[in-house]
Amino acid sequence: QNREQTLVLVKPDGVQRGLTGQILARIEAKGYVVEDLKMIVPTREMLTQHYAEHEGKPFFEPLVEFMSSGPVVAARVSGDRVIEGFRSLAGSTEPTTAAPGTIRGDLGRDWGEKVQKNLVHGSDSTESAERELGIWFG
Ligand code: DAT
Ligand code: MG
Repeated sequence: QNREQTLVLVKPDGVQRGLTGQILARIEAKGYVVEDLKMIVPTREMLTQHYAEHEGKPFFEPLVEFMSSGPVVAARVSGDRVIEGFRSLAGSTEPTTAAPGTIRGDLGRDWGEKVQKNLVHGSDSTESAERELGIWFG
């Protein structure tokens, strides 16, 4: 068995556009379980930890700025192979070209900005999931 937990974030664009319910519904419809849920405006400090792997990249500052621009919905989600499964459900990073059928592909697009408003975040490995769940759910 491969029971795992992952961190899912509905980013500020998803919350602002009123897509939180649809996104959570897709997670539940696939059979994953929302174990914990909260809405917060993340601090720069949290985001610097969360996006540590991207520090120093040209999109880091705009990304942190965007992510702290409004409320984010954070969810602790469980299920067999949920880390890989949610990444698959979310679709590839760029919403314009993310596959139809995915959250980013169906609900996202480019908005002519440097930052990628791609609606959701999902942990990319068991190590990331453990680290990120610690940041968002302590
Ligand atoms: P993902 O969110 O698909 O795991 P990532 O971890 O590589 O992608 O990047 C984290 C976020 O940073 C991503 O959701 C959007 C933003 N981002 C990544 N690459 C970018 C780029 N080249 N230009 C602008 N924003 C970018
Ligand atoms: Mg990532």
